[in-house]
Amino acid sequence: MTSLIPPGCPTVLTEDDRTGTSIETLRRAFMDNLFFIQGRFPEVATKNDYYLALAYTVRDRLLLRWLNSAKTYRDQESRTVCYLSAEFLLGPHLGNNLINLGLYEAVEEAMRQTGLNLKELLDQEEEPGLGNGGLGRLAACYMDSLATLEIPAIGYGIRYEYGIFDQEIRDGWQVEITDKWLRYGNPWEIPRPELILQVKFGGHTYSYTDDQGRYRVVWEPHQVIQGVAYDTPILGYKVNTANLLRLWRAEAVESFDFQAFNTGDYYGAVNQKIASENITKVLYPNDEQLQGKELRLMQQYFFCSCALQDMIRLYKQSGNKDLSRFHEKFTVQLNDTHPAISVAELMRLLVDEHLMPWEQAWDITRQTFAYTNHTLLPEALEKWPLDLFGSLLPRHLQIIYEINQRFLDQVRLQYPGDNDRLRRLSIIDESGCRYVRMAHLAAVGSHAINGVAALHSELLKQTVLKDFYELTPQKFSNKTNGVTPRRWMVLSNPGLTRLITERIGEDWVKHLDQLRRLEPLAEDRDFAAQWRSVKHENKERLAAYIRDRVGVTVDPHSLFSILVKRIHEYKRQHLCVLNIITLYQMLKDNPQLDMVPQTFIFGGKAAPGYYMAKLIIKLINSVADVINHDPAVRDRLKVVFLPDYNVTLGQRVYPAADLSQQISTAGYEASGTGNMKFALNGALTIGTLDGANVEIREEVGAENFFLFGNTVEQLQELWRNGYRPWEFANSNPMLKRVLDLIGSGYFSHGDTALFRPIVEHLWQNDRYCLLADYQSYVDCHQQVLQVYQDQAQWTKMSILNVARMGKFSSDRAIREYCQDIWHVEPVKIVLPATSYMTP
Ligand code: GL2
Repeated sequence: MTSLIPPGCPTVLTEDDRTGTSIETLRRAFMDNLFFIQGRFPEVATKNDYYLALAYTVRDRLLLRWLNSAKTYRDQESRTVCYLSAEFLLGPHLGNNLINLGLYEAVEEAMRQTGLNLKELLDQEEEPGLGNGGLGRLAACYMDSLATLEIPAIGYGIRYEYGIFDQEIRDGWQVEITDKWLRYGNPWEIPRPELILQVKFGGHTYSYTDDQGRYRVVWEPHQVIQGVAYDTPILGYKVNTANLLRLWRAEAVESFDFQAFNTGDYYGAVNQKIASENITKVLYPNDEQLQGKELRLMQQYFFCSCALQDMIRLYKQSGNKDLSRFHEKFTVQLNDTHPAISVAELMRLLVDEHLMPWEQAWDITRQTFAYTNHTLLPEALEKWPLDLFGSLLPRHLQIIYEINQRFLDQVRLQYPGDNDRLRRLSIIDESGCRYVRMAHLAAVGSHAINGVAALHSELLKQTVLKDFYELTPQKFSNKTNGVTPRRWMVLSNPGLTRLITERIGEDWVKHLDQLRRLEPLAEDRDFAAQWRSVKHENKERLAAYIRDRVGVTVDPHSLFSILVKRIHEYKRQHLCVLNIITLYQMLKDNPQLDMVPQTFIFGGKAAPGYYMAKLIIKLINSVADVINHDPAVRDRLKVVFLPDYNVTLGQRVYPAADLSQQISTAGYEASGTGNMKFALNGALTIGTLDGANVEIREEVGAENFFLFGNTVEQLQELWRNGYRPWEFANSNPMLKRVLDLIGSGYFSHGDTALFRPIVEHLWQNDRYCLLADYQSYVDCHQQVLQVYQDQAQWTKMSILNVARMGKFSSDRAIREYCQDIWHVEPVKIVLPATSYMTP
């Protein structure tokens, strides 16, 4: 391989210096960056200057790997995975990159020698919150695993100027604050102002027959917008692979409409620029709820078009002339339906712009795409009103009609006369107002379809994609989600990482199954004591954070019971509140009751337009206010709502949990990934048979999992017979008392109206079956308290949980995608013997 050394600079260096990783090299590079990039000398440098100088130092080390990866992929024409996702919830880069480079200790020492504290610098980083929750975070974990497994991959998405809002709590209510994550610059990205692609919107189409007799369609757009690439290297763990995350920013083709400008309409001239840039301004903060806004469809098409054009550019760069082997070079995963428009866009590019016959283009398209479904919630299934769709993407609508017609013709052959089936399968929903169904477009245009946990994949086949399953069962598979142990253990829980590594070596970080070797230690009293003390230190740190941030004192000896995730009725944060009020009533009834001291910790954002979710946050804070200040409780019960739950806060929270609350209504949480992060960090789970909880319980053993609640089948039965929540309330004195207490204004300064929407919904409708699961949950929680009193038993269960979590590494998930769907192999990256890095 030719090295990336400019002529005249071939210094042969020692291993550490060659890659710029000796402490002395790091220290000098850091000071250079402070001087030459930040333009500061130490006496006046701020913490942020130091953070940036360090970030640039680390980035240089990434670039060495990244450029070599890019060059290798290009030289070898490597088959590449493209992960298309509207969200990448990366979390802070610096710590993670230090871990993956294997440089954490060296940099810590280099900073110490400079009189700085690495932890303080890490705290300076503003996390890129380019996602809502689990779906966006999964994309980030998968990028980490792809690089770690040395799989050539590109993540394509949107560079939102404002990510998920920052949450403040005022008077118990959520207040949304704009997330200005780019305020101080972003040292991890490299803008590519010369890599610009054009994206069309609106207008009309016309057709003609060209001089070779071919039918051609031309799209005359109303508007053209530019996509500019911003690249972020994604490094694997202790390998030389650094993959590419390429996010697109929208800008105007011309900054000014000069004609308008010349006629004196200065504001009009600037308008177009502003309108164009709006496309990538802000992330829609709705998690699993369709908003149906035009701008959202523009975002989706914008980044998909940029991504596909970029792939074609790369494909042609490697010398290929026609696009007939496009699907051999690229395999594209659609992360939910947000990028589903790609199916029509690739067809348009192949047929209209590259003059490929329809049948061949369709073949390539279907071999290129695979689709992951992430939710069964009906309100999350994307569909676009036909008018809106057609006015924005007139050519794509034609293409979708054509795809649909050919598809339905085939269905007709298989099911003659079954018009109902045709109606159900059609990409166009004609049942009322007409819509384009994005899940159907994704399903028809893909060669593989998967759900994200075993139960979810089964339900997918029985519900939203039932007809597609009957048509093409061979396309369907399950790929249970996973999380990266690098961020969610090594970086966030150094204490436990050290303890585990001391006993079983460090192999488990890349081969999480190796944690099995901890099993015999579950009986080792010395090990158990160390295990407990790591957990206790983590809890002390979280307690200190809670004191600083929320002003509530919590006892690290109490049981930390944690529920952090987006706020949604199906996730049932309010079921946890019902149990807390139950415990509170028990203490009020019997002040001498010997109850395990408990701290309930909540965190999570509500979609700004989701009133019930916001009211649930207010309820949690109101209940916390009363309980935390009631002397009768004598500190045996504390309730805390941590504001602004995000990746950074997750890293503090998971390692400090004793009990993980995974209490969604069975059948609603597609997988969940927080459940995995908690268990991996030694928390025991109280949970329903929902999403990946089912598989976690299978792995860790039923005896090490606190199970409660109705199963999917039992709930189906309940609804079939007519679910009457009021019967559960009327026949359960404690439940009734708890509901009445909330309704009475006890937690709302006598205001009986405030929480009425919650209480009334539970009595009358209770879509998510809280009342049906209440008693089982309360009983199960009492079991938890009993086991917690036996610390030896609890610790043993905790160790066994961790030992058996190997399956839930995102490395396992990515290996499955590689084998079953992508058919892609690792490519080793070797760094050249000489380097730019001067000692
Ligand atoms: C979600 C699911 O709700 C969640 O259960 C799953 O773990 C993730 C990742 O597969 O996807 N679907 C979804 O739309 N969001 C999720 O978190 N936002």
